[in-house]
Amino acid sequence: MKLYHSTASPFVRKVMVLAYETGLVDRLELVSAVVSPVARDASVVAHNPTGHIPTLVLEDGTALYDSGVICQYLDTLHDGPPLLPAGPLDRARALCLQALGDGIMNAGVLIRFENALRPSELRWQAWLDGQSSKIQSSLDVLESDWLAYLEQPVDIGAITVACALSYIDFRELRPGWRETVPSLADWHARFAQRRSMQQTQLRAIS
Ligand SMILES: N[C@@H](CCC(=O)N[C@@H](CS)C(=O)NCC(=O)O)C(=O)O
Repeated sequence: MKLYHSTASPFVRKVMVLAYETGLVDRLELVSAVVSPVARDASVVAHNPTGHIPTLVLEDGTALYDSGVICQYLDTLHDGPPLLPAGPLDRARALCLQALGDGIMNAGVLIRFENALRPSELRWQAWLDGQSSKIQSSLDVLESDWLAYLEQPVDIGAITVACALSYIDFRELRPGWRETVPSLADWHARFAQRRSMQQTQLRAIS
């Protein structure tokens, strides 16, 4: 299977962490992609009209996206404990936590594109502040409502949140976030020691 990939993408990292956790990583052939809304990567668009990564192309040419769909598919290919729980409510809770993590990553990627791509005279500070506020309110809810859940065995929700928190650091989106959510920060520091996280560190594209 070919995974359109970048070491700077938190959504790609989510798929890679799941692949390490499930022992599937050797079945992925990584294909480098450099994507942005203003310089679309034709090799990705050929498989996924949104031009987003991650995009997974199966051996028969079937393309799968987005990260949540890819993770669901990969989770069917291994014999270990499922990272998407089977029970309806457990599954919905895991997917809800994934949505929270995805929300942080979406806001973070939009801030990144705004800062890195948009000409400075066109930047809209209130919009940037709004995205940053989404990140903080999500962090606050993770701290108040999800800590006990996060301490349970790893699942897709925990993986997504861990990748989202690492992306905040990687792009320096909210310096000092740890002081606002100390228990979440402690959980993240421990989760970040997992081999799956160590093997998938975010790196700027050179
Ligand atoms: N909902 C998508 C989001 C993926 C996404 O936003 N990926 C970014 C890179 S981190 C991207 O490909 N952006 C290119 C663009 O916006 O054109 C997912 O979960 O996979």
